[in-house]
Amino acid sequence: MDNEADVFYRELPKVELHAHLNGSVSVRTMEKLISRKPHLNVEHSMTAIGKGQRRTLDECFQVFKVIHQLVDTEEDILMVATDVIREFAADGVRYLELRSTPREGINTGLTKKRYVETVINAIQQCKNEGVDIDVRFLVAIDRRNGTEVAMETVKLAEEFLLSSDGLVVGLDLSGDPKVGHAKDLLPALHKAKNCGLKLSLHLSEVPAQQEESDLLLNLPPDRIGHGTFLHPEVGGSQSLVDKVLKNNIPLELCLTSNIKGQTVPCYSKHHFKYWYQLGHPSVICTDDKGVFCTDLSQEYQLAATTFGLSREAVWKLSQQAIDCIFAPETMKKQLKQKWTDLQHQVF
Ligand code: 6MZ
Repeated sequence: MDNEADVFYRELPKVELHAHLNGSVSVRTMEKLISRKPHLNVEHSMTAIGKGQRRTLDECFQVFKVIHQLVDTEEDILMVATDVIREFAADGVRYLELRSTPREGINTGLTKKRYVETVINAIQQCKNEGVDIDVRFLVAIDRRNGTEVAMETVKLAEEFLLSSDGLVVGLDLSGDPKVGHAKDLLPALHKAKNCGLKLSLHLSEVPAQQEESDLLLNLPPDRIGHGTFLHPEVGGSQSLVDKVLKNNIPLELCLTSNIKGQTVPCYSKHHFKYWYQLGHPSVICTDDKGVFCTDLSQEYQLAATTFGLSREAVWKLSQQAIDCIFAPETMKKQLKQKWTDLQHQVF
């Protein structure tokens, strides 16, 4: 891993709101998975994009296919989820919203329901071990899978919203942005919203999606993933920006992911600058810390060095992320207290 963030950024308490489970698998966990399934002949270069390397977004989606082959049993999911949670905690993340697309396996007997239960078990296991992090889960819709699966996924998420003791809080829409059209998913997304699931939607991750983004913004979602091409300077439009501002919808921004996936040409051109300058709620996230070889401390440090943020400004950025979480007010209060308690240690 290229983890070079210095002590301040590690000790900074952080909130992670955009982390895909199978994109967050570390090299250490990947080694365990590869040794469990040697017949797949997977090498590390197939599951991660190292320092200085870039891929097209299409190539990134090929990487997920390889990882999915390695993570296909209940045992794998439990190991991956517990490792990922412990790693985020070790990086100073105090509140984490993980997201993942439930998968089933014909050969493994895994069902989508069991998939979600297993992630919940991992969250509970870490809690019982005393890992210093609060974790919530968003059930993900992979847009590639179409209307019917989207609706099934919402039903599954709704079941868990009622039965998981508050651990399942919302729904994510992700997957290859070039596949399918969100208009086909609107009934499922409306249903999700109506039953109380919070919505985090990948939106304008690639250019020329104004029409789709406009439709999705009308829901409106509770948070936006990426939003790379929303603003007029990059081919979006003022009316899209106005909708985001009017509804005060926070953005989840993942710098290294966008650079390595080549949707943004370099760190200094990242749209963090546009939204941050507007004073709009912008939350720094990792997206896929395993695939993109990063961690949240490093992402905060990159944002600070690229955009000249003082340590006080970085602190404020991590503190303001608390207001964007999907867990209820009581959790926000607890986290705010934690930040206050930790402030003198960090500075
Ligand atoms: C859109 C992404 C993504 O669900 O198996 N995913 N979707 N844009 C991205 N930007 C790089 N990164 C990850 O985690 C992997 C899945 O997350 C989504 C894709 O659907 C990918 O298959 P899970 O835990």
